[in-house]
Amino acid sequence: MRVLILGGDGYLGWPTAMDFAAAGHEVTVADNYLRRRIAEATDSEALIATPSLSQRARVFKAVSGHEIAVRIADLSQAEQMFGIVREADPDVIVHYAEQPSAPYSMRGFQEARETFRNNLDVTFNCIWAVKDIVPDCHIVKLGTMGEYGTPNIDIEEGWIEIEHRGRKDRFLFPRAAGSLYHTTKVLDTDLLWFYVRTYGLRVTDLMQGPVYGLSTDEADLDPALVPNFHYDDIFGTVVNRFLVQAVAGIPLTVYGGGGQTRGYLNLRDTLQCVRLAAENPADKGELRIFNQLTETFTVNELAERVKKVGDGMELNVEIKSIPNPRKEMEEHYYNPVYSGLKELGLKPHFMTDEVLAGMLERIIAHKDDIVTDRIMPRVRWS
Ligand code: USQ
Repeated sequence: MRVLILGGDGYLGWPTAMDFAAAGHEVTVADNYLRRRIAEATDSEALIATPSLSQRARVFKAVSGHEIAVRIADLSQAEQMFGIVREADPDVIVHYAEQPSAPYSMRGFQEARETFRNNLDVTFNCIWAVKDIVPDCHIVKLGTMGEYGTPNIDIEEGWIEIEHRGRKDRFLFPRAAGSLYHTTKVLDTDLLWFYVRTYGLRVTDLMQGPVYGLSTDEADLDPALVPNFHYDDIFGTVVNRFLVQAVAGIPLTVYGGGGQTRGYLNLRDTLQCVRLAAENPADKGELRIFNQLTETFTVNELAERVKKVGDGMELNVEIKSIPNPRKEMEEHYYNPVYSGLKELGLKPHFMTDEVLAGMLERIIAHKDDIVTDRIMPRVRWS
């Protein structure tokens, strides 16, 4: 397939590009380095420096023989999106090109405005480029489990059948996001659903939980190919943060009570899920939604697991609850359905002690590069 990856410089975008290329697909990546600019502006750079996309593509070609075409462009500008879609003529577009940090989106007016504008404009331009230029192209869009919030009922895969006053219909599952960033993903889903039902686009919307990991088959081929691994309060997700804190000798930052439950997955499984979705496309006129996670944990359970493995490596890990900078439930029911991707063939890589120990070893090699000022939360929801 011809695969166009929007947001190809990201934590997920770059490893996804290598994965598709290694599987024999023809890959183009596009990015405007928005995350790199925000990371620099907020002193939130990744633990391991990552070369530019063109440099990474050159290294990848040298070690694997596979090409990745690179386009630096601002996809929130319609003519840039249209030009790239025309040139790449994709069978599938993987859309990751969004500002992905919940804390950044809650930092102030400018950051909220930038998140809102970028995320909605890229999705809107992507929809129109597909509708007008490549109407059969399948859009695989990265959504988030955070779209649903933490309802007191089981979370279905995107859709729910409701019986009301004796009549039944099927609706998008109710959404109640906990940050402006997560809310842009809710709005993306609504926008996609409108264009799917009106113009017959084919779309898969992946509701993903927090991802952890820094190893994939291709990323491990050369140090320059490592995904951008964040541990700061802006871009770092909780598992990656806890592992870096364990190495730095900082007590693990459990926000509030620590009973917050989320659905996690290994970076390797993000790649599997996205490729499975792409290779088994949605039908025309279908908005297909999968919940993309492989296991659920509370924050306290995660902290205990990191402590156990870290202590086994003589890191003497401490855990310390700090005031929660977010507005979220700290004790709640959480029972999402996540069978669709397994039915397509997903073989999960679970968060075993070996996986955590392997990550700790990689981080220990970069211990001197950890900037401890980046760890405590600098953004509050209120
Ligand atoms: N948390 C802590 N301590 C920390 C960091 C986080 O207790 O040091 C808690 C948070 O309060 C939250 C949970 O861990 O309850 C997850 O937080 P996170 O920062 O790992 O994830 P989040 O901000 O929700 O966002 C991340 C990605 C986002 C993706 C989302 C999936 O940044 O792009 O959409 O995970 S989900 O969380 O399911 O919405």
